Amino acid sequence: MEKQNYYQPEIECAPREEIRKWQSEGLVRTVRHAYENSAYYRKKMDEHGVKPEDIRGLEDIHKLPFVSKNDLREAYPYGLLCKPLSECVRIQSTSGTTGKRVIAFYTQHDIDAWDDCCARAIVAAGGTKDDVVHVSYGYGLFTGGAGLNGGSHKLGSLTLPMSSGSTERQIQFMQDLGSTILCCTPSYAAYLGETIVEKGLQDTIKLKAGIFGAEAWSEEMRRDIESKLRIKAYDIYGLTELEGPGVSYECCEQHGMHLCEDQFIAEIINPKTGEILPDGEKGELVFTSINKEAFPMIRYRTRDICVLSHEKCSCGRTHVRMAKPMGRSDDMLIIKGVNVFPSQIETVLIDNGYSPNYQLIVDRVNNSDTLDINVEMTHERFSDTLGEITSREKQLVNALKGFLGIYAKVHLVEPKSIPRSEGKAVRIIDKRKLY
Ligand code: DLL
Repeated sequence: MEKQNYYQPEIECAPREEIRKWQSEGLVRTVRHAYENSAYYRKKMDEHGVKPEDIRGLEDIHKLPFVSKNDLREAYPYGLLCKPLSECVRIQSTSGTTGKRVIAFYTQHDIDAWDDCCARAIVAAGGTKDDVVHVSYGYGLFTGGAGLNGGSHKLGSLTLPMSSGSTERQIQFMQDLGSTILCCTPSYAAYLGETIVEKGLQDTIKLKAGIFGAEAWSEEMRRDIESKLRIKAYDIYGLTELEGPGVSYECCEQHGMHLCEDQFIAEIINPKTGEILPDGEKGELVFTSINKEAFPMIRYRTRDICVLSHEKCSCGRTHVRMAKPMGRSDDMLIIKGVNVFPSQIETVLIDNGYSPNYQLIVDRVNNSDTLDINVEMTHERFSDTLGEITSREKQLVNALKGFLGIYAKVHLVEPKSIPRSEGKAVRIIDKRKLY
């Protein structure tokens, strides 16, 4: 086994009893804080018949109601905020789009804790203050850039805030500044790797590790990236509602991602019944924050399907490990790192005068996601000339780009040509086989 370093060994390798104690105390504190400072949380708990004094420790967590993405939409923007805005220093937002965005607020304390989580992930991937950390996650509202940037700073590494895109420039900086750790989505890492190999530049790049997440990626993709970039590729998981990247991360063992249990309590539930499932059983991941000030999350349903393991890890860390997410319990797709709900596409189609008969075909070509949308024309439009149809397709492509922020290829097809279903319509064909 390679030598393993830790960023905060007293936390990362703490005895389980101590972790349980932090979680019990943190839960009690967080529930009271949310109840006292957010009318939304207070109403939700009152309706569920639970008061802060009913929560005396971890064993009482099951008494609390779940929070869903719908609650976040309903409470948008300030309903779940538990600190005055004057104490908040930042907002970030999900990679989703108009109407579905989730806004998360942070105090300086929250940012510091988030940076620590990301610093742990960098150290777990072999990073030290002597590394050059090349951050090609998007900056701006998305948490990827800000999170890894913060972690790298805190560790004291030289941080290159590259953001995504401009591949030529990325490679130039990698060469000129000797980047050693790359942080970006796995799709972009694969694309960078491909470009570097095509240009015959492998020998000019000093990368040794990569920290990739924000979307599902397979073991095959990991091997592909590792061989093209000549690195060890590590997975990192997170979501805006909790902080962003760094909720969990892989260690050198790469056998699941260690969850920052000093910050979050993780549960696995049956998505249909809400029942808590034991270790090793597959279900939906639910998180409760225990150290957040501005935007605490209590039993937040991630919709990510996953498995937890408390088995001892030989890296020495004691925090529970989660497997790579194995799917979602809702219909959200992540395309090129952007969260997309089919209902959003439907809205655009209907707003533009089309029927809701459509099919989404998602694929991954040369390690990059593609989205094709077959949309039925109405009878009157079907008699249009080819030129008119092409221009309608373009119009729809632009409308979708404006609303979703991603490019989708639109194919207007004959009326009644999309198969009808007697049960739920099969609207999504995901050929990527990610899970
Ligand atoms: O994607 C935060 C992030 C940034 C994570 C950079 C890792 C690296 P959201 O935009 O809120 O936040 O999307 C969260 O993305 O519920 C999962 O479905 C998915 N996801 C995140 N990381 C992984 C991963 C960021 N490593 C949603 N594997 C989550 C699979 C992931 N899915």
